[in-house]
Amino acid sequence: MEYRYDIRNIAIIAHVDHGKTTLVDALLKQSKIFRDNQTMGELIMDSNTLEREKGITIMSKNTAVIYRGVKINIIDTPGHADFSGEVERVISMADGCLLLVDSVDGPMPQTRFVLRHALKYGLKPIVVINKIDRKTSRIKEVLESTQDLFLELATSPDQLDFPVLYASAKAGTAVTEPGMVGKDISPLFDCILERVPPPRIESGPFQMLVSNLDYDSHKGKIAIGRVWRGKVHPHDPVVSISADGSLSYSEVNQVFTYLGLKRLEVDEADTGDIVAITGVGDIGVGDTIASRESPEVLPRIEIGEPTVEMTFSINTSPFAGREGRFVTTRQLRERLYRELSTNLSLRVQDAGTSDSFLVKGRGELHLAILIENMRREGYEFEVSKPGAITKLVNGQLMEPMEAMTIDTKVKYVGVLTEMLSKRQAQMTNMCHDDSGNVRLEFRIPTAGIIGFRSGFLTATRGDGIMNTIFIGYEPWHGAIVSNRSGVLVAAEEGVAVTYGINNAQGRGFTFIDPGTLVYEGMIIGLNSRPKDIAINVCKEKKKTNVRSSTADIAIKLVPPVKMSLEQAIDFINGDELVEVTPQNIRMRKKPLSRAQRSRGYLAVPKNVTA
Ligand SMILES: Nc1nc2c(ncn2[C@@H]2O[C@H](COP(=O)(O)OP(=O)(O)OP(=O)(O)O)[C@@H](O)[C@H]2O)c(=O)[nH]1
Ligand SMILES: [Mg+2]
Repeated sequence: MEYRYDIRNIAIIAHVDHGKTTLVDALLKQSKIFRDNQTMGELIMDSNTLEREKGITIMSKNTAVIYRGVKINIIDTPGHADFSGEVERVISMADGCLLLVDSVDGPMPQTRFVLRHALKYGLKPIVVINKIDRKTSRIKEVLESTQDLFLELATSPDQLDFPVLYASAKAGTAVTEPGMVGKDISPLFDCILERVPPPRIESGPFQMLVSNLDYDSHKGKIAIGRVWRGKVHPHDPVVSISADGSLSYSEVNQVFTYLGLKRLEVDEADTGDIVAITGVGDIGVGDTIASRESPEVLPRIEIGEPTVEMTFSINTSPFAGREGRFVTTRQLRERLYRELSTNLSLRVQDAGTSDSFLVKGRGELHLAILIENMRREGYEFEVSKPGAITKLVNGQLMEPMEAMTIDTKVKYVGVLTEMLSKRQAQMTNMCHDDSGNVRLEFRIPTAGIIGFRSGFLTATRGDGIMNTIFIGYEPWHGAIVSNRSGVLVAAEEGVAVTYGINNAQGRGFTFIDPGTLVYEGMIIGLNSRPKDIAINVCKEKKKTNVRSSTADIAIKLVPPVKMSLEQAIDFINGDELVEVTPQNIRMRKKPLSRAQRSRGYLAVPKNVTA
């Protein structure tokens, strides 16, 4: 057997925020592929605008560095469970992985998910206990629980023989023994060269699996993936094999390999390397590109099922068409179906009506990112409350379940367990430390998580972190009734004024500033009572001739509660919608007029989570 000793392919995997992208920064900076005077910034791989804004990785991405003459192809992956599909998509490109574990948090639910996945694909793991600079780090315990995790997940004894390094990705240092003082990241580089197997050379006709697609306005679609067999050159005639087995013939235009943040155009790329090629037009992630002489398909990428669904429809509010560039059903359909070629864990189908679509994803955030991207591209549409995807198995209704981990203060345990028990959650574990911190673990139906996030943040006053991960289907636990209060609804169309909003504030919280355009049925606040009430926020104070010494004192409004897109999606009930445009995120009742609302029109989705 021959190997390419000049290459290593590694994926960096971990739970969210354990420091993957920061570690890639350190690997890039210290591999000296940048000139000394070049400033690089932080979290360089989180290059997408939403990633930078949110400080999380959303898409898996490739880079490469050279260390001691060996090219290390690095794949940075997201750690948030909603983007698990991104890990599944790219993991097969690698021969080894760096499993990062935060030295305070220890292994978390997503650590288990990504490790199980990496082991399934036979990746050689290197454990990196990260953030050892943190004052509260518990290196010994974290290492023990990581070893336990391996014992549980390993499928062969050799998977238990993994090296462990201790790192501060932020400081750019790694050491081989705890307690050693680190000076740079080279121990990790050395470990990668030593322990990650080099790719095996498979000679024969060219064959690659497409793990990612990019788009360039000049070059067109760019297919990215690992070459599994043979070599590829510019102008090679190739065939791509899609999910349904159909073949499409084309010619490679350019071939690139990775170095740092750049792609280098090359005359030849060989087996084992990760390449980007242009010219292969009609292609999706998961497809095989092969030489025409031997068009054999590679195993398709396995992607987990979506668990949450929402309806996307054209905007039907009275303000429809005013703010978006793309507003028609045709445009909405085209955009949603286009997303499928890269967003592998997403599903789209035409819903019951001609102008709405059922979009299924791996969680609320997965769908919210799609919505936010579309809104920024100029789309205008409306979305429903998300629902868990139930299914019938042998005549029994089954629903998705999640493991939920909450890290917070002991003083919030009472209120959280009460809120969660109403949502059919069962506590499975609780552990304290000496400083008033607690970790709670629950099993909870996905339906119980929907609409919980905002209540969670309020209940813990922002001092809580919640993580959830899909664990499988179980028989339906029963309806989860929303205990949100009623909403304050605008009574008529117009411009909201201070006086009107002040009236509304007598009833509860408001969401809008004076000067906001509103329409009848638009949600402008949260009532302090269970029922919805309509309020005329456009109403001016009556002018009188009588002078009063107090009447003209300026009204001081409480600042409005401004909701983000994710918060709005989490907030609405089954008979409400979020209206999304490039400029605004509005919430509304489905029935807009008072007459319709009072008729008790109620559109409860089939999962009965309203
Ligand atoms: N103290 C300390 N903080 C770190 C270290 N490494 C990363 N961080 C911080 O942890 C946070 C998350 O880091 P990221 O690199 O974005 O984590 P990630 O694993 O890429 O996160 P996702 O891609 O969203 O899953 C950032 O605020 C980093 O500055 C470290 O070694 N020590
Ligand atoms: Mg990241």
